[in-house]
Amino acid sequence: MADRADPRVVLLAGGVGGARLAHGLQANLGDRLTVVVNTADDIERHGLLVCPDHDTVMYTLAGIDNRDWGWGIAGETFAAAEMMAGYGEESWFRLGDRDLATHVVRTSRLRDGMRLTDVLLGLQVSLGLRARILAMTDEPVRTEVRTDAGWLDFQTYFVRLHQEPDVRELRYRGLDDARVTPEVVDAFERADAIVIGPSNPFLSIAPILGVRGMREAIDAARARGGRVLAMSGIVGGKAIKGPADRILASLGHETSAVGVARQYRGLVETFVIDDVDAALEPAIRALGLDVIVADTIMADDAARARVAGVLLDAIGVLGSGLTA
Ligand code: FO1
Repeated sequence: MADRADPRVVLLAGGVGGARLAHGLQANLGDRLTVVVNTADDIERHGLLVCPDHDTVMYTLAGIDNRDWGWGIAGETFAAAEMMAGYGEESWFRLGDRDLATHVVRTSRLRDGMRLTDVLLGLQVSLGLRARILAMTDEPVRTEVRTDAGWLDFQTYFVRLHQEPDVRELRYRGLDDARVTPEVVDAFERADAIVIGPSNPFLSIAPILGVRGMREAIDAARARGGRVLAMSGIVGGKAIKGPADRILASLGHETSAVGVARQYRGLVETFVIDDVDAALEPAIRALGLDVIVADTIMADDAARARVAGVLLDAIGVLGSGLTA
C-alpha cells in the first residue's frame, strides 16, 4: 500500500554514485529501499567471483566503505595480495584481505549451488544492512568495451588501463540469456517509485535495463501509478566519478545532463539535475521530462541524506497514484 511519507523505493545503481544515493535513501527508508545492482562489471580473479558494483553498494550501506577510493573496505590491508604477487599472480586488480573474505565466501556458496541473489542477500544480512541489494539477474553478464586496440573486458579497461582508451562500442556478453529474478519482479510490483541512480548510463544502467523482463517490470510499476525518476551523474558536463563523460562523447552523445536525459526518454518522467545545470532545464523539458533542479553533490553523509530527501519529496509530492 502506498505510504506517501514513507514510500517503497527501488533504486537501479552501479558503482560509486549509485552507492552514495543508496546510502542516503537507506538513511530515510531503511528496509523500504531495494537496490537492483549492475553485475556486468563482475570479474573472476584468482578463481573467485568479484562483484564490484554490488560490493561497493554493500560496503557503503554497511558503513565500512573506503571513502577515499569509492570501492573496497576502509582500513583495508593487502597482506594476501602481496603474497599472491610473490607467487607471480597478477596484482593490477587489488584485492584487500577483508574484501577477499567476501569473494571466498561468495564463491564457496555459489559452488554449493546457491543462487547469486541468495548469496548476496546472505552477505548483506551478515553486515547488518537494512536495505536489500538484488542482483539484476542470476545469470552471468559481462560488459566489454571496443577500443582502437580491440575488445577489452570491463575491468581491464577500467582498472588496468585506467579508462584511457576511447570507447567506440559496448556489448554485454550473456545479456540475451539473462532474465529478471522473482525477487526483482516482486520489488517492482511493491514499488511506489523507481529511481535510476546517478550511475553511468552505458556501463551501469544499460546492462540492468537490458535484462529480459526489466523494462516490462518498470512499465508495469508505472501503469500502477508508480513514479519513475532518474538523476544525472553528469554535472557541468563532467562525471562526478568515472568515465561517463568521456564515454558519452566517444559514443557520439552530448556530454551533459541533456545527453543523459536522452538515454532515459520514454522510461522516466522526472529527471533530477544539479543546480550547476539549471540552464539545461528547458532543453530537458523539451524532451517531455519533468525536471527537478537541486544540489546533487553527495560529498558526505548529510549530503547523501539531503539528496535522497529531494527525491523522496518529489515522490511524495508526485504521489504514487495508488490509493492510500
Ligand atoms: N578500482 C581500481 O581503480 N583499482 C583496483 O585495483 C580496484 C580493485 C577492486 C577490487 C574489488 C572491487 O569490488 C572493486 C575494485 N575496484 C578497483 C573498483 C572497480 O573497478 C569499480 O568500482 C567498478 O567496477 C566500476 O563501477
